[in-house]
Amino acid sequence: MANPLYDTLFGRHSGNSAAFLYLKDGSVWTYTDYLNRAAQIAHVIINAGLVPGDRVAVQVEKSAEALAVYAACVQTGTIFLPLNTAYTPSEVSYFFNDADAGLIVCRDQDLDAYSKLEGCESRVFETLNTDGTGSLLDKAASQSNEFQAVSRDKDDIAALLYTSGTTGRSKGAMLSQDNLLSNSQSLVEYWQFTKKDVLLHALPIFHTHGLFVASNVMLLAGGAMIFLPGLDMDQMFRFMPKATSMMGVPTFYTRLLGDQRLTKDSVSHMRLFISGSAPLLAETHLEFEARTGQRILERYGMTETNMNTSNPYEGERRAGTVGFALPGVSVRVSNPDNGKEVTIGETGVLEVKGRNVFKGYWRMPEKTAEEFRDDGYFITGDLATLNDEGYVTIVGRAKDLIISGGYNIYPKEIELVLDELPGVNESAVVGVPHPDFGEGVVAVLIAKPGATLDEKQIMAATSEKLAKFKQPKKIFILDELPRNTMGKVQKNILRETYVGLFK
Ligand code: MLC
Ligand code: AMP
Repeated sequence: MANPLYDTLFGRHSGNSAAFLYLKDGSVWTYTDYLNRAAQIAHVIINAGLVPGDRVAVQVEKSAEALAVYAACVQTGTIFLPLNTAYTPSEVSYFFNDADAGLIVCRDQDLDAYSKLEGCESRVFETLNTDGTGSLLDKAASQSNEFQAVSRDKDDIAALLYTSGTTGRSKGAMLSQDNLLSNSQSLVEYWQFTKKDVLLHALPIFHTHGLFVASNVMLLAGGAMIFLPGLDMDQMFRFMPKATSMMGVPTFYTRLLGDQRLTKDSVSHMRLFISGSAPLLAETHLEFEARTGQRILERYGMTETNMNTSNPYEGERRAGTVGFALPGVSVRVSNPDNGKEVTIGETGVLEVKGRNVFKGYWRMPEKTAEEFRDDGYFITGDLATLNDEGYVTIVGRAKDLIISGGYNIYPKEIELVLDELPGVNESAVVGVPHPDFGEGVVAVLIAKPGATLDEKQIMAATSEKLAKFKQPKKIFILDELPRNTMGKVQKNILRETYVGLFK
């Protein structure tokens, strides 16, 4: 009976009494504590009637227990479906139903509303709160801390991660055991992680970065993580002396730079700083080096593919680039219109192929087919150049996407919400430079003839439907949208108009 992902990341730590998670209250979970708790939760999942392949949707705050739910899913062969804690009931209801979740783990505060959501009335719910209370652990407490991992094939789906799309409808990216395993193996080696490493972990664990990059890498390396609930600078500097490494989105680095406590001395013991999920400005890279003597290692990936490229550990970490294709990953740059490979240095759409690339979108075979070339390359939608040394530079996006503080926001999704509001004739949403989040969301609205739009009311209305991070930071009400001769909204003009808004 084999379960490659469980055996390699989790099961091999059986009996390991080394520290795995350092928590902010000073408590420590060993690998054994972690595996015991995961096994107990695995029993609860099976007792709820789930069978391998069923989906477990999880929307809870970051905690050691929450990470144990991930292990329990792998152990039971169920599909882990983590959800951003900022999502509103109307957002999660789509995920619960689209994935047909067999079990939903949520916070007590949401239970009442979620169990009344359309299509969710007869779903099974358990709760898990930040302080470890809730029905999930109440039930787990009486279970055995041993659980025989269910047999799985390397191509079986281990996780379903939803990503929004240019149509506004989210798609569930199906990630197999081998997608996750092969990528963590590459990364441990490429970044030279060992059991001596302690990773300062302040990222959320419902996305690829904090979950599969950070946590899988540390599980495989056998190291430890300082597991912080969020990005709080006092805690970052309090725990930094214990860490050897850190992973963050670019906002982590701009906020560290904005803090006087960031000095050469405060990070001189650190082995590695890694950045990803959004473009790291070359100026941030250079300023960080000037201040600390540390060169940030930037890498590039996405939900559908895990990590594709990385700057080297030993060689030159080149500011403004995302480095080389990782071992086992093939990259090429193609003309977006005809798929023909462009010449070195020319801009095109980046395509990737390898064991890291996902198995397709959940129950969307046509959408999946659209995103792959006939020879199996996945079309990322990122515009890039490749130089003759093999360095990849991301220069833009072919997809209409905003990345704010490392979170993807699809303008279409926001425009659909805005267009439905009373008095709104049409809308356009763009991202413009933001000093903290990289890009900030700006919405431009056009009123229906005779209607008057109120900015405050619009903001309030969007908050019911959209997670906070997606809501426009600023709204403008105009008489008309700039359009080209074909009638298409010229978002580039809006971006130029508001370029200095947040500076
Ligand atoms: C919070 N807010 C955001 C925001 N995060 N607004 C826009 N974009 C964001 N990312 C809102 C808050 O609700 C709040 O609203 C206000 O902005 C200020 O909040 P804050 O307290 O300053 O935010 P904070 O909690 O500190 O969070 C910022 C952050 C966080 C950058 C630490 O967003 C974060 O952890 N981002 C990481 C995302 C991530 O893991 N991405 C990986 C995706 S995987 P108000 O109005 O109440 O003040 C992927 C693949 C890959 O992309 O390659 O890795
Ligand atoms: P997600 O769908 O949340 O996984 O986001 C993936 C997207 O984040 C990619 O398609 C890129 O547009 C972007 N991204 C990730 N890492 C980087 C990086 N280092 N530089 C530029 N963009 C990045």
